[in-house]
Amino acid sequence: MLACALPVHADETAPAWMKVDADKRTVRLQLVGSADGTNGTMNFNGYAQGEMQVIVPFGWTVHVDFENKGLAALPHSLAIIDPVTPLPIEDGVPAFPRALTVRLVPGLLAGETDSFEFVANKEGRFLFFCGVTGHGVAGMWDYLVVSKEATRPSVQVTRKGAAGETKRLFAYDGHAWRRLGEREKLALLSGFLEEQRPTLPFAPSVYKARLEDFYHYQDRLEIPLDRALFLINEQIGQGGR
Ligand SMILES: [Cu+2]
Repeated sequence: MLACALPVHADETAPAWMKVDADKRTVRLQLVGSADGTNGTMNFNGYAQGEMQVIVPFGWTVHVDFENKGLAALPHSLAIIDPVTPLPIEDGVPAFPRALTVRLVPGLLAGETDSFEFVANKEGRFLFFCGVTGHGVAGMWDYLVVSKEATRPSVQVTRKGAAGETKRLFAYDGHAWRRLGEREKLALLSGFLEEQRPTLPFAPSVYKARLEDFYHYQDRLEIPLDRALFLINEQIGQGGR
């Protein structure tokens, strides 16, 4: 299934959601939280985990219009933060003054919008980051690059696809799982199970309940989430616990 590793979306060098005013050295970005089902709906414009990279020339003004489309009814927010390791569980310190939406931690509800503007006066790599508890660590982030070499704003996207989704669950273990909220857990599982059908045939709620049991034991906390799911699947298949 090599095709899965290839980008499925066309290159978005100049997407409709980006408006450039070269005279005013201003770029307007329309960023939609939860635009589709990617990454269990925890995405910006359908991209998560750094799949989208927006490049802006140094010194330009960046205007961001954010909307939470609200699929899966999760709240979302947006801040531009430094690419810190580990990522914050929630909140986040804006890398530029006022480069964040209101209610960063509780998030904006479905259909709500907010805007902000800042001057990209620092060179480097930054993150579009959702500050709602657990979302950033679940992959709700993309890249903003401020570059002195760039002459125009542009966008690069890559699709991690199914292989990427699996790799992302690899990155989770019981510790990370426990930090997620109830709805985040379900959203994450739904996205993954969608891709793994029919191998993992049961409902997200079934796997979620089993995972809570599974990670109840300290000695299992280091086991990656995807492996835990397949173990649980075998247990269900055998009718055992
Ligand atoms: Cu979010």
